[in-house]
Amino acid sequence: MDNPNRQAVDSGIMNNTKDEKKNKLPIPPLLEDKNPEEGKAEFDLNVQYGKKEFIEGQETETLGYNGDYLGPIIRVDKGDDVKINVANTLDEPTTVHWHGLEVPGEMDGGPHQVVDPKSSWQPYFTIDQPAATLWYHPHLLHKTGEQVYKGLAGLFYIEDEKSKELNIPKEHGVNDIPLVVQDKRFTQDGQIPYELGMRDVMDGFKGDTVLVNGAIAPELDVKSEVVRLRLLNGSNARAYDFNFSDNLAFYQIASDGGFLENSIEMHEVSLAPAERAEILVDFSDYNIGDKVVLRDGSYEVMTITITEESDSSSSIPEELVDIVQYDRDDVVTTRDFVMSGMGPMVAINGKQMDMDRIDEYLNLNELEEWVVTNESAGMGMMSGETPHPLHVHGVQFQVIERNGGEPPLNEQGWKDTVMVESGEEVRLLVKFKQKGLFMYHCHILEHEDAGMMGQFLVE
Ligand SMILES: [Cu+2]
Repeated sequence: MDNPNRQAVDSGIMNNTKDEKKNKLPIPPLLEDKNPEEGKAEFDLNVQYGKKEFIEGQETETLGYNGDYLGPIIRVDKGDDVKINVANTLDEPTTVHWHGLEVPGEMDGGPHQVVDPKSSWQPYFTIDQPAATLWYHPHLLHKTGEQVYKGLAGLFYIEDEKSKELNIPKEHGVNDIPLVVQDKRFTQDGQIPYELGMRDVMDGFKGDTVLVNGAIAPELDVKSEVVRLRLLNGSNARAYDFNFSDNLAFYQIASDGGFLENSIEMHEVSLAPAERAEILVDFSDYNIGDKVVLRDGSYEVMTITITEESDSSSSIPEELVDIVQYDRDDVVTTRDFVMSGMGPMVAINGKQMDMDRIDEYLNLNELEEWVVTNESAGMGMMSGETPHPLHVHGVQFQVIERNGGEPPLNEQGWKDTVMVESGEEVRLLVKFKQKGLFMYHCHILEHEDAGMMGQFLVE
């Protein structure tokens, strides 16, 4: 600190020696935009088989986009006309769903947009929603759980004037860090077979080892400055309670569909499968060599080491964006969504997914109130609780009530997935701006695959 130059040299040497030994956090690359024209973007996405060394000396059979495991980050600007060339090189069908994107039904990548083996699909759409951290993953009927588990998932960033103007970290992989958190169950020989036992059918497939960007207990080096972490719960069924060692405070700045109105000071953020949170962590008071651990409860997920002094003076902005709140008086239609049943019997409104049945008919641009309840508890025969995170395609909604009260502050922003615990009632205001056929479903992927999904048509 008294000699910044020497400090930088010293830590540089430290990095080099340490890098050989340690398990550095992999940073998914930004996918190359093939169309340099302003207002346009084009990407190639190949769905492929892979082999990945999660555990030293063991080669695991995986799936990936443009690589062995997970996928690159697709980054677009609001207003862009986007074209994506999806090539399925697998021997099995897949789909690519843009989770959180507001695009027409036929571009959504749900179970109807099957990409056959050795075939391609060219979805195109215009980005018409605020800056957000979204993601993409397969959505094949009855096969979503397996394909996501094997590695098919990637992040999708939208940037806009606001995200560029806000005084927040923006350097990809340096102080703007993507974190795809998943859990795996490795066999003795390092494989990740997707074989469901009774327990997995009931509660969803949960692993005993947590991975970040495909690495087990990785290490991230940062400067002593504010760092932005973009957290995605990319697990099939596990929910996380993220916190830091020393009960370090952090600030949530974005929920699923974009920035919150104000940054919220927190000590723990819970994420159900498919939920995202962008958080800012201030490391400016730390010394070189200090370590902070990102944890799930008390489980150590990732170690962050402060390795360098920062020359930037970053701060945590208090005010972020203005969110126009929907007015409940404008609600035209109210609908109930009752989630019930257990294991293979999980259902919504007493029904299981049928590709040939449309469950709900909606009008474009009409405000609706959705009353979502979880009645999976109280069956008497099992004492276990069954949470169901509900995801709605083609829209970002607003949570207005949780169990009759105001939702927590970090749920008072745009959401596309909402956790509904056993016995809970959550009320949402939703307005669809895109036409077509869309899905609503539980994002515990084993529940979704068992049929806990329905379809609605927006016209
Ligand atoms: Cu569920």
